Order: sequence, then structure tokens, then C-alpha cells
Amino acid sequence: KSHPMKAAADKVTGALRGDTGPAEGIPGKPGAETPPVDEPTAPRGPLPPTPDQGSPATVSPTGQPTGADPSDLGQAGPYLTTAQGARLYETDKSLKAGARGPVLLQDHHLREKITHFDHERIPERVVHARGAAAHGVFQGYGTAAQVSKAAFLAKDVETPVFVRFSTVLGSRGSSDTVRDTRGFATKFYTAQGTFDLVGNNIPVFFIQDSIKFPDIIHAGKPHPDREIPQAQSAHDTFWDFVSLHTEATHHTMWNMSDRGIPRSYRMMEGFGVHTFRLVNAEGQTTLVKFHWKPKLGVHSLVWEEAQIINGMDPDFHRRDLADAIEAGAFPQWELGIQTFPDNPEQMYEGIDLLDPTNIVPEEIAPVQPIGLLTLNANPTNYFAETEQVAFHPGHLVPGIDITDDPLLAGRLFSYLDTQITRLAGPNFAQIPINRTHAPVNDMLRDGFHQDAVHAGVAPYRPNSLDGGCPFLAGADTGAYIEVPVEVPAARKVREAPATFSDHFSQPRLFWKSLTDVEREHLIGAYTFELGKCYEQAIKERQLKVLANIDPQLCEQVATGLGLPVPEPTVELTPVTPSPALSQLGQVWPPDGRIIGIVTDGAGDLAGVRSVRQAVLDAGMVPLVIAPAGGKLDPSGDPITIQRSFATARSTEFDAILLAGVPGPGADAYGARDAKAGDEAARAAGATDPRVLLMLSEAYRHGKAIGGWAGADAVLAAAGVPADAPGVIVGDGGDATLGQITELLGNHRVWERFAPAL
Ligand code: HDE
Repeated sequence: KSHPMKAAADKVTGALRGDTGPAEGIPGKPGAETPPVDEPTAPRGPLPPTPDQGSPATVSPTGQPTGADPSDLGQAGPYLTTAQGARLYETDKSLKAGARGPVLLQDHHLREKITHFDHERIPERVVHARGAAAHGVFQGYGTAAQVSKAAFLAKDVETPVFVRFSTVLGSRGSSDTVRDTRGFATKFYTAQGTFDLVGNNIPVFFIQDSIKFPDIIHAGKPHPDREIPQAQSAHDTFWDFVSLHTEATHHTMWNMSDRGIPRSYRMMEGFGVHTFRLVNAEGQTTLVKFHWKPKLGVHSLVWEEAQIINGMDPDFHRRDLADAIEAGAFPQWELGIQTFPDNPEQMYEGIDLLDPTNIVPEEIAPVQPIGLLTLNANPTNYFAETEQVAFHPGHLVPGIDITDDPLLAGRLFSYLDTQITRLAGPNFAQIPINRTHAPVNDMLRDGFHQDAVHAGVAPYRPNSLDGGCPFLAGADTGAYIEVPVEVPAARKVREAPATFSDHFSQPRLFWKSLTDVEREHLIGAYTFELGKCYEQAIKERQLKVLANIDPQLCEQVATGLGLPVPEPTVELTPVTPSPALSQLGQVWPPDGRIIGIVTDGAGDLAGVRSVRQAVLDAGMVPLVIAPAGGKLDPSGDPITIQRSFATARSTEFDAILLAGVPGPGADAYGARDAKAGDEAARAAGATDPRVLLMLSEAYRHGKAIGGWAGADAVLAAAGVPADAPGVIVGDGGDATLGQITELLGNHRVWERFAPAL
């Protein structure tokens, strides 16, 4: 059968053999005639994948009605078989010499089953081990056309994507809501090859040169002797390193701010961190920084809440993402770029663009939207997709190139290298989730886990035996061609440029740009983390770092630690605040926010019903909370109870509505909750203590609280003043909800946090 590229290849091999005259037709040679791009790149072997790598739309990970094709399900046929396809008659009992006798070594099924199980785990990622991911689509706006020729950025082009969010320090089984940087890695399966934007939710990094990566990670990971603490920076080795290594100050400050504890993956920004170089169709270049802007706004937890969730629901972010997607509330981000002229200095307004500890304030370089990301499908299998996905900042497409940021340089080496251990060999690009959607025609062969059955005898170039050599593409046939940037004449040195040595003015800029509430949180975080260190010298050294940022910050943390306030050792140069760095001050849509509706299960069911509907109509998620599970009004118009008093905790909700919970003095318990231990409380006519805890926490964490029908008394019992900001006691569900929705636009009732500043 004639191979699609054979005709074109014949021409080339003929030319190489010299039997059709001179080789002027060889593409890739100067002056060559360029063939259409698809001809020489016809796929071979089992690549590319099935039309889309998205999960089958019919499969629901949480058991929703699927109507799935049997081939999409785990059990694809009527009979259980071995891996070799032999049907099994028994899988629960080993082969033995008699029912009470020894197990026989000849039991192949036993050995195959256990051996496979023994090898089910692969090494976790050395960093970013804990993560959650989703499939989606990216749609270009076309606004980047002037600066980049990348085809996927063109107007209305839709590109499938897979996005993995992660924490950095913790192990695979660690908790989601720890204080840490979050990874935000996106794989764009573009028609020109895969582009990976492997970013974080913090726009700067701890180090300026990749050679220091093992140092910062060894310092941040648990102590090598006891392997504690897990997934956090509140310990001596971390603070030892960052206090000695002051280029980490800016990133550390972001970690100590509310950015270190996001409310949801859906509500965080993402950043490419490094400066990249875009190139347009005319070959002109522009330096850019990439930003992801969440449609739901940038929101965070408060520290106490984050700590409670660590125990109550360690999978909080993972669950939140999967639930939202399953509910059809697809999270969205706009991709934006800040653009800078590609001048030889690679500086902008005095800011060194090659220093990854710098941001460029949005006020002086606005973020211009270039496309929309929508996550619309959960993975079908966590291991196959989320665990095996392999990102790499070197996966680039024509139109996007790198700069000489020395942090990026090491990454371009590291990501390929790490997959060889993690995914056991060099063929991980053949794992379905990692397969490009562009045709592949490489000459890579063999190796562990080779899935392709390559035909032919000549995986080398040039060749004349295997249909000829594939053409080399040119710029007009979609080749990836590195921008031929000038490399200045230089000496070989292990040095950083002088512009890399200011470690304090950008942290000062960040501090000065925050509101009082955010500063208060930041002070609290430093005080907590340093308070967890054993070594006095480390605390004192870090206070000296803070003194070089801002005297007020330093003084407050020193007071919390009970230590003297050191003097600054650098000049505290003034900075112009950047309001865009603050998370407060903007109003966001309440879409997808979670409203807990608390009821005693007997009282105002009409109220529960109507407010539940109103929450849904407002695009939010109602969760009905009652003393026990099951349904309210089971024989009439049943309402499903999603949380019982035993399973509900305030941390799951963005706002709480009291839809009829009797206060002290009334019979607070429905008959269905007649637990023996509660008799005394019932006799005293008290409100369930779990409801009171829910309310007092929600109040302390700045959440909106609404209620009617006796809510005053319950609030009073919980210590919540009925006239406090963000507490709404009305006489009807809808009006109350309207006010709550408005409050959610600001995320929290910030007035309740009374900053001491
Ligand atoms: Fe990574 N990083 N990194 N990193 N990184 C990895 O690659 C590395 C850095 C980031 O969901 C590893 O596949 C070095 C900056 C994310 O699978 C590894 C340096 C940024 C993820 C690696 C950095 C990131 C990783 C571990 C210093 C933000 C998770 C497993 C030069 C711009 C991707 C793996 C996922 C993962 C190396 C610094 C983001 C070891 C050497 C800066 C989001 O290759």
C-alpha cells in the first residue's frame, strides 16, 4: 500500500541518488521548493490518539446516570479474564492442595493479580506531587495576531486543553488547603504541536537561577530526619534558607499573603512567571508575561478556615473543581499578556525582565486578553490522566519562544529528565494524555514501554531505503524556528547581572499595594510560621529581612514573636503601589458559590424550598443542612438533605442561611434526631451546638449570614450580633438572599476583620 508521503519522498530520494539530476527540489535546503506541510508528516504507528482525549461524555466519576457505551466502562465484557484473555472461573480463592492445604506456586492467576498490584504505584512528582486536573477548551480571541503567529491564538480557533493544578511541597496524599504556591499547568493540544504553559498562581519565584532549585526544595520539604512537617513551610529549614537567601523574599511574601491559601482552584490567577518571547508572521518579536485571570475573581480562605479544612476535608480543592465541572458550572480564565518591546537590555521601566523575582505592575503594562479557557470535563481516570500527564516548558509552538531567563534554562532540561524516572523511560509521549494532536513523524525508536510498532528499516536521515527522508519544513510550512537573537560577546562566568541584586523593593511594592486586612493576614502568617521554628537565630535573621521591606511589617511580626525590632540594612526606597496586586476592591459574580441552608427539618419547609430555588436561579449551589440525612417532607414534595449536622462544617459554605432553626427555649430537635446523648441539650431547649459552631465560625471567617423565622435568638446563642456587618435577619427568603448575593460579590464581609494597623 502506498504511503501518503511516498510520492513526495520518491522525488527526494531520487534526487539524493542523483538519478533525476540536481537536488534542487530538496526541502530544507536554501531556495528549495516547499511542499505542503501535511505531506511529509503523515502519522505512523498508533499515533495520534482517538479524535479527542477528553473523558467520554457519558462517564460520570461520581456515578451520575451515564448511559455509557460498555466499552467506556471498567467492565468491558461479560467474563472476567486474565491479562492474557483467558476466562476465569474463580478469582477470590487461591489454588490450594485441598481446602485447608498450602497455596500452590503454580497459581498463575494469583501471581499475576498480586504482582500487578505490587507495581501499581509510580514515583510521585518530586515537586507538585499533589494535584487535580480537568479537560477543557481554549478559544483564541485573535487579539494576539499582531505579536504572535501561533495558530491556536487566532480568532475562534478552539484547542483542546488539559490543566493540572497542584501544591508544591506536599506528598501525593497531603492536604489541599496548606499554605503553599499552587501550580497551574496547561497543555494545549494545538494543530501545530503541543504547547505547555507550566505556571504557578504566584507571579515570581524563590530563586533567580535554576541551579538553586534543589536548595529551595530541600529546605521546603520535610526535615530529612523525622520527615515532618508535611506540605508546609512553617519549619526551621525553610526559614533558615529564605532568611539567608534574600532573593526568595518576594515569593515568600506572596506565600504568606492570602495567595498562599486559595479558596478554590477556580478562583486563582495563574502566571507564566518568566518573560517569554513572541514572534509574529513578519518575524518581529515582543517580550511578554502570561497571565490567567479567573472569571470568578481571585479569592482566598482565611487561615483558621484552611486549617480546619485540612482535617475536615483534605480533598477540598480537588472536590470543589470536580463538583463544579460535574454540575456544569465550568470554570473559566482569560489568558492575557503584558507586552514589552524586545530591546537588547530586556528591561522595562527599570525592571529587569529576565529576573523571575520581578513583576511588572499591571498599571504600567496592562494585561491584554488573548483567549478564553473553559474547563468542561473531569478526567475519567486519575492515574491515567492526572498522574501520568507530563508537562514541559520546552513544549513550544511556532510563534512562542523563550528568553534567557536563567531560571527557565534549567527548567528546559529538568522536565524531560524527571519524566524518564517518573514515567519509566523515554516513551511517555505515547501515553494517551501526553499524545500530541498534531501528526507525528519522528525517528525516535525503542526504549522502555514502546507502544508503537514502527514499520520500515531506516529510522535515520538521510535514507534511501524507507520511502526517502521526511522533508524538513520551513517557516512557511509550519516549522518551529528559534528566533535568531543576538548573543552578546561575553566571557564565560558563573555570575548574575548587577540588576538581580535588589531583593527588597519589589516585596515592598507588594506590601504597599495591599489593603489593611490583607496586611493583617500577612503579618499573621509570618508570625505563625516563624513561631513554629525552634531556632531563635532563624527568627531573628528573618526579622532583619522584614526590616528591609517595611518597618511596620517588621515591628508587628516582632511583637507577635516577642523579639526586638531590628534596624534596616538597606535604604527603604519609596515605591508606587499597584492596586492590581490586591485581591480586594473588585466586585465578582457569585456564580458557583456554595450556600448552606440550615433547617431543623420540621419548621419552615416552604421557606427552604423557595430559598433553595432562588439560590439555584442566582447561579449558586444550595446545600440543605438538617439534623439527619435523608429527605425533608418525604411524603409530600421531597427536598434532598445534602449535609447532616454531623457532616456539615462552616468551611464548606461561602454563606449560611438559617431557614428555621429554633433558638434556645424551643424544642430545637426534630423527632428524627432523638439521639441519647442529646437528651440533656434537648431538655435545656438549646440549639444544636454544631449549628452554633457553624455560625460562630462563619461569622469569624467573614462570611455572610442570613436568616428569618427566629434567627435572632439562634444568632445570639452563637455569639453573632444580629446587627453586625453582613448579618441579615429579614422576614423573607428572597430579599435576604438578594442581600447575601450582593455581599458575596466582595467574597467576604471584610469590615468584620478589624485590622490593628
Ligand atoms: Fe517546576 N518542576 N521547576 N516550576 N513545576 C516540576 O516536573 C523545576 C518552576 C511547575 O502538574 C517537575 O513533571 C525546576 C517554576 C509546575 O505536572 C520538575 C525549576 C514554575 C509543575 C520541575 C522549577 C514551576 C512543576 C516535577 C527551577 C512556575 C507541576 C514533576 C528552575 C513558572 C506540573 C515534573 C504538573 C513540576 C523542575 C521552577 C511550575 C522536577 C528545576 C518557576 C506547575 O521537573
